[in-house]
Amino acid sequence: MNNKDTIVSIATPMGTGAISVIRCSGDAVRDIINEFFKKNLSPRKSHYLNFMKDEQILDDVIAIYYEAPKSYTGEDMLEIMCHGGPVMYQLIIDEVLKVETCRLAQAGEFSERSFLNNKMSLQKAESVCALINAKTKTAALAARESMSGRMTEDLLKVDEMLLKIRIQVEALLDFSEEDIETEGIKLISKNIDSCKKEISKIISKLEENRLLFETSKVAIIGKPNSGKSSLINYLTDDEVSIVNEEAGTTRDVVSKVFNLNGIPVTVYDTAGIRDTSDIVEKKGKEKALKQAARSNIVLYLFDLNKGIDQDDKNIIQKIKKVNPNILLVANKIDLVNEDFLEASTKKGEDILFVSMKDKINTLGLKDSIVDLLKISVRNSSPGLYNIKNLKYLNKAHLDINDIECSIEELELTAEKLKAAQKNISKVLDNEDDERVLSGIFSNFCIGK
Ligand SMILES: Nc1nc2c(ncn2[C@@H]2O[C@H](COP(=O)(O)OP(=O)(O)OP(=O)(O)O)[C@@H](O)[C@H]2O)c(=O)[nH]1
Ligand SMILES: [Mg+2]
Repeated sequence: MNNKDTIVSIATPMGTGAISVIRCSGDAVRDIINEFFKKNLSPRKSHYLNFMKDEQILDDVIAIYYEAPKSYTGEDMLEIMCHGGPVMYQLIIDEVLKVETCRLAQAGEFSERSFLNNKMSLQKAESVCALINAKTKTAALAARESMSGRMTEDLLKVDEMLLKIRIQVEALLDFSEEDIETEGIKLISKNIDSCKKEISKIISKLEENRLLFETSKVAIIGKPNSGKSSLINYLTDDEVSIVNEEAGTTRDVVSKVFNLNGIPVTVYDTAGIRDTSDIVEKKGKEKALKQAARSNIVLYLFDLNKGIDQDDKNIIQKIKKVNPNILLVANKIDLVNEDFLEASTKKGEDILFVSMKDKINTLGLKDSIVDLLKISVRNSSPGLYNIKNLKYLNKAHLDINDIECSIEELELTAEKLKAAQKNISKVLDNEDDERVLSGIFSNFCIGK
């Protein structure tokens, strides 16, 4: 990406609409204004104007000029609101692109320039990206909250705490009286503990946000007739999959995105797994197992009335090799008598008991899915959001996690605290490597 270029793009969704907004950013903005409006525009005011191509009016538009540095990107910017519809905005963009140094913007390039010109922090950029891509109301609100800089405040608090503890350690290194030493060590240990807790809180908040900002994948696997399609229909509150008493009804992977307690989730219903010579069913079985590997978590469903048999155990073993995040769900508890159910629940195995038919414990199942998703996020490598933050926060946590605070270890403690503080300042810092940056900004939409 070349920052000397002036970037141009549509900022509203492509297609037909009442109006379309075209955005330009860079040094050539004034040339664009001169070329097509033939007059100067006072900054931050809306102007009703004709967009001229030579002597011909292409459209009557509203134009707003933002003078650098008071703009989203920090550069000269122009927003042109023309009549909606793909033909008009394309005509205007084509004309603007003829101006020297103008080119089409890449996804996220406006925000990237904003970041590079110190108009927003990396964390804010990530939050903007998360807000644009939010799939649920909870996700949008969480993104807005992180945009407000709440996390920066929390991080500054940790930074301050670390500094305070480092000063306490240094002071103690200069003292040799025993009473003072014992009290001092106590105080430092206590403060390190609260600091650890504070860092853990921020980490788990970021992990929670990942669940909100990235659509998780949940695969439903099991033998034929265990109730997998009934489960996807319940979760999505829709008839996405055919439910039938015949075993082998679902032969392909059927999926739908839905809102699970505020978390965006894609759930996959799959073909029942059994030994078969039917070619289509075989293919379905292969796809089901592939889906188990590709998903964040697997719900393994079985019919409690039939119990778990060797076939189930073999499938579970197979899945565990490719995906350890598996939740065993015993369905059809309405078909067994109370004594049997009680005995089954008392076996102490990690199994969730439900009835898709009578909707027993279905809310508990939703909660368990969320809990397992949280664990899967914790154990997976950082995804799209907070990549940098999680990396350095985890490092900072590690730095102080194993501190054994004692007089003998005081020098080492000082070093570890210093390292932790360095890692915290890296989170607060805007500097980062290009890979992380392009990873974030390329996930923005065009025009943002
Ligand atoms: N009694 C009872 N029947 C259930 C329950 N859940 C599902 N069923 C019935 O079990 C049968 C199979 O349900 P499906 O949801 O189609 O099962 P499936 O696992 O998708 O089956 P395949 O697609 O063949 O692999 C249907 O007749 C459902 O009505 C339950 O909790 N209790
Ligand atoms: Mg089915």
